[in-house]
Amino acid sequence: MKLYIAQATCSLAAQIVANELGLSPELVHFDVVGKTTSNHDDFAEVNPLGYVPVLRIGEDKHDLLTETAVIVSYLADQRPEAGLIPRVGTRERVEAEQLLTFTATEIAQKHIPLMRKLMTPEGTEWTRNKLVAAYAEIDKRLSDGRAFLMGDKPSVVDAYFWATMWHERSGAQIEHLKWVMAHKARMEALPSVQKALKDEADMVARHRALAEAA
Ligand SMILES: N[C@@H](CCC(=O)N[C@@H](CS)C(=O)NCC(=O)O)C(=O)O
Repeated sequence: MKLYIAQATCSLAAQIVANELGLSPELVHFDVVGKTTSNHDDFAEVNPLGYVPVLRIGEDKHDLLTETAVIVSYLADQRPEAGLIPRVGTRERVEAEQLLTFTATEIAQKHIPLMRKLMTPEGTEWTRNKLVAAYAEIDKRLSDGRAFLMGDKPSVVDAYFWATMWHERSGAQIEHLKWVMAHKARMEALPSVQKALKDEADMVARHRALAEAA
């Protein structure tokens, strides 16, 4: 397997899940600004829409998965015994999918135009308010004292939710949400998260060094 990642993006979710499962996909760094990859793959062929994560699961041209929610679910389903995602057909699975979709649409994709400073002042205010409301919902969920979003153990949902905590870059004021902030700290203490951050930093540095040497 080959996992295309970019710096400080939602691809960290896929790395965390792979780490939790003990899987070691080959990591390829995509520079979203320069559009180059660390292994010289043409990213326009990998994903014509130009975004990560992308997971290559085979050699055929169709063996490329996109969409973070799908990639983390696919990975977790490879090792169901690890308990990173509930089994298909259960009420818990639907709940996990609901939270993954919520993270994709109400959180990740709301942050992006703010981070890129693409919005009018009215659009900025509306989107920031939407984000704060979405985080408040998650805060409410965590307020029963559960350690992670699906219960006592980390799941794909935690990985994705944590990987899109871009509030500092998008200006969404959520620091008062104490359950969300405690969850963030708990995630950052996990070895799978620390390894993901280190592997990403190493890949970025290697890619930069290659670009400078060229
Ligand atoms: N629909 C995709 C969107 C992924 C996405 O927005 N990726 C960002 C990083 S988090 C990216 O690669 N952006 C680069 C670009 O769009 O140019 C998903 O849910 O995975």
